[in-house]
Amino acid sequence: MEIKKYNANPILTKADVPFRVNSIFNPGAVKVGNQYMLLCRIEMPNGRSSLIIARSKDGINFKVDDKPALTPEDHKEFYDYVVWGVEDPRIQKIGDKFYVTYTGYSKNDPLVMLAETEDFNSYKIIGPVSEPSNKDAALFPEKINGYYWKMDRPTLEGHQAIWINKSPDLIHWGGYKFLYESEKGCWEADKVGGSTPPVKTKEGWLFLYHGVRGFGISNLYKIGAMLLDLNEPWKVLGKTKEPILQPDLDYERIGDVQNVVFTNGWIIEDDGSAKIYYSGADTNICLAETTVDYLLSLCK
Ligand code: BMA
Repeated sequence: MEIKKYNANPILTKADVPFRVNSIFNPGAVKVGNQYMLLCRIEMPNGRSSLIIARSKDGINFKVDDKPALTPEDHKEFYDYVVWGVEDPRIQKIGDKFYVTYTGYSKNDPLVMLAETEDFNSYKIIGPVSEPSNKDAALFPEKINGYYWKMDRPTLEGHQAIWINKSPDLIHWGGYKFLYESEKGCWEADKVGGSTPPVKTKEGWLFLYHGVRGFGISNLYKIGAMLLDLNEPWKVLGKTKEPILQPDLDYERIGDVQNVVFTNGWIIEDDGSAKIYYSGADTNICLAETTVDYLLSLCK
């Protein structure tokens, strides 16, 4: 199998949300038992985002909850860091708990927020786990060499790169290391960032990332895959030479931000198939299907 966009995309649009929103997009994804869950970003009519759950039995037909799961107002003591919205969640299961890393947006610039949940009904908001400007953070699913690990994407002086860091308790972070920045003059030349949370494979930690190139008045957002060493996760073992997903179709080209495919959630099934939930043009939610083995073969 190569990579197949589902033929009835998009699988969710704002018409599926039971109240008025501007858009639904960029979901984190998780399978709990037999239930597929997307933690979707909804941009409210005022232009600020909250997160809401959509549920499915088959990974394709989703029903959106009646009310949001996490809003800026839920953040109480951390409200100052999320006043302008909570965005782009990545879900990782570590032990018995689910951890959500997401962007908190405010006049303080974007930064990485962390929350934990056991059931997606109630959330404990741990708070910011980076300084600004930083986004696109994802946790690794298990400790490596005795530490929790996180990748994120700080904004450096005039450029952006993916970095990796570690923590004994998910709260105090350090050991910062550079992970990856694009070469110039290619599809990902202007910006990269982590996309889906890493999964463990026999060959290394596999994750999807996004690459951006500006052309004329538009940025083109495309998706690639990368493989990291299992014991030394700051070492890139391989990556796709070309994007695996790019905006081609009308629902990916036309919307609030044109020419964007963006993902922050995928589900790896027991048989090694992968459901990639991605958004077209920051406006909807779509599905693409592939396998871990195929992605690994592209990273060599
Ligand atoms: C990134 C994030 C995403 C968005 C993408 C394309 O910087 O803000 O939320 O999908 O840009 O606009």
